[in-house]
Amino acid sequence: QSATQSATDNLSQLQLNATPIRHALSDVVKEEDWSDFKFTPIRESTVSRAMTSRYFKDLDKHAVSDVIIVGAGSSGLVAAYVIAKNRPDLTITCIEANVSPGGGAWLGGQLFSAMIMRKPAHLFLDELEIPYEDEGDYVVVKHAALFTSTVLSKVLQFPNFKLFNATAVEDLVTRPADNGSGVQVAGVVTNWTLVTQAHNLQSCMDPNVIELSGYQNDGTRDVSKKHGVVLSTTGHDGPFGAFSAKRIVSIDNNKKLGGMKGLDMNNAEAGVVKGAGAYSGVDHMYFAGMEVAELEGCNRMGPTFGAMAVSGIKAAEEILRHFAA
Ligand code: AHZ
Repeated sequence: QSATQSATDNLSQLQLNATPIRHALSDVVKEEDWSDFKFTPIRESTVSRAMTSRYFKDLDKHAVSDVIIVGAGSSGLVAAYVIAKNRPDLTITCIEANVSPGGGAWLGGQLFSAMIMRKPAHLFLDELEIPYEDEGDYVVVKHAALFTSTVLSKVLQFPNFKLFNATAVEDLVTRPADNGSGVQVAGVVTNWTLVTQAHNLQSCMDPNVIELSGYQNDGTRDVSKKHGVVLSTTGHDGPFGAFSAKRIVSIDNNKKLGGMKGLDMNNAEAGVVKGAGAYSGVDHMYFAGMEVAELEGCNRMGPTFGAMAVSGIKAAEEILRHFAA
């Protein structure tokens, strides 16, 4: 080592000692000596029980839900935020097929980071205090992951909201409508996503069910209670996308699948917002986000996310009105 190098090392050592590093563990790690560092003790079974007891308690609580949101992409998460914030008394369940919630909203478009939102969707960013650059007619969040992680961090803190990820909705539960004609959705059929993907490898792997609220123990309608709702936000067609839109055409004989049309930002964003909300062919069924484009045959908008936020808000407001009426 050269004399100059050791002089530099000594100097940096001196500066470090002169300015003690402050960190969250300062009371535990004294004078930066990590050699005696220990975690508090634990048994492996304790870890297992800490996770599984909570998960099964949540499954038990959410077996009957007021609001079931299928898909935790940008539109579903925005809707979840609005509903959970306004109605802490409702049991809200979100089923997400992927391990990671957020859908496509971890990137803006292609593999680019920035997320574009056309005004007035920026007002939702203001509500969540998500910073953006104001470009006049539109705003830019510097990374889509900043939007998604912020919405997720808010939604997951609501005590009445539970996200079951790595779980796929495989079917809808339906019953005759209250008014005697037509059909109403009464819950969702779920399975671990890996099981859903492996059905062709096993003779039978039956699913689980989450039921909507509003029924008595014998399965008949409890008319003194509001009927729960399903909000589907599963995005456009793909291995899991457009799930309820595709299923609904078999349930509602009058419906033909619209099929998402080519990209036209101006028409698409307005079209998705207009089409979001209650689906008239099946009672208690709601849609938001890109799934609306598949259901109703709107254009796609590509990498602008304003309609995801606003359609989520619109569907959420309709659901809030349903529970308030
Ligand atoms: O994993 C899916 C994703 O996270 C999930 N999902 C789909 N089918 C499911 C099922 N059970 C459970 N059967 C399911 N989960 O739904 C989520 C959909 O998220 P997304 O980001 O695809 O949809 P979005 O409508 O919220 O946002 C779409 C964003 C797009 S696509 C687009 C274009 O192609 O032009 N432009 C925008 C802004």
